[in-house]
Amino acid sequence: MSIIRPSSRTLAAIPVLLLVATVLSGCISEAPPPPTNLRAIGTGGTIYQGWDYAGATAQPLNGSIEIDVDDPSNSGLVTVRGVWAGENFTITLSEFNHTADDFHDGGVAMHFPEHGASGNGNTLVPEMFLLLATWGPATFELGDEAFKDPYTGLENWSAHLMVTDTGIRDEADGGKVKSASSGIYSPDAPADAIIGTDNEVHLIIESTAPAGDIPEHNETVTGTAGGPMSETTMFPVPVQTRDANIRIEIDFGADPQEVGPYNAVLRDPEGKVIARQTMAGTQAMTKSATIEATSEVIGNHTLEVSGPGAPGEFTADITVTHPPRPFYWLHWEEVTIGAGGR
Ligand SMILES: [Cu+2]
Repeated sequence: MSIIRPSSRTLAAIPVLLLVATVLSGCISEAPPPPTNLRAIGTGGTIYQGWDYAGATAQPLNGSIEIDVDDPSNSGLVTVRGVWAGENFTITLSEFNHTADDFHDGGVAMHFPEHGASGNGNTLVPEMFLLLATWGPATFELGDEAFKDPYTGLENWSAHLMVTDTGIRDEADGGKVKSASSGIYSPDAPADAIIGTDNEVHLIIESTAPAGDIPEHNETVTGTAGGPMSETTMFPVPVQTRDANIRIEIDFGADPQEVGPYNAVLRDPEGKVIARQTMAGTQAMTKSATIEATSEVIGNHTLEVSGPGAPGEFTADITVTHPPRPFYWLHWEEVTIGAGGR
């Protein structure tokens, strides 16, 4: 039985054939796989508050966003520098670790559809194809200080970045997010969104507190203060966020026996006096006062009512209003996408 050997000439041709095959396969195959990291820069920028589809809250940022993020390692850096309300600010994202859903892909995901009817994420914005998305914490400096979340008192914020080639805001028309049927986008009709073909960068910076505003707290309390026993009445005033507004109306009425003076003092949970009022008057006068304060400390504050004079009965109407849950939507229309490599 003879062994058929390839001739030396045939052997020599094999590398050439392989090379030709490689070149041909390169010609007929799909485009190369998308990059696994992304660099981008946005300049100018606008800040919106809340899900502002109509663009009613638009404020110029006069700033830039620099993005350099890697998908496989869920790492990188996103920096925003600009001017907001007359002050310089810096927002920094350097951790990408939110993994609640599979599509979050460890905190950095690339080249996928999100929002609208995509099945990924909510319908609070129209469906976009995302070149890059990140989820994780952010820090926010305003002026020279950390801009703490007024809802939590913490320096950490929650950040979601989206770089898209299917823009949803019309900056030429007041920054509107538009819908074909009703003009302005509605999360109830995500399929009606008008989608562009431009690059946009969206950065959502919001409180780490659960969604939803905190309702106003109203309470009327009664007590007695003053007299021979120097009676002092104390009430807790619940404050659930930094920057909550506290308003207390205290009224001793016009009882001729209740001359006063009476003192009302409001202390924060650390015991620091943040407001003080004295109530006094002639016998027939109503002795009342309004205390108004904003506190930076979360927790039970204390209203203390006392007086060295005759005992008196009072009512105090306590109202605590909390600011809206902070939610900022930063947007860039002038976007340069980098080469995608490092
Ligand atoms: Cu998103």
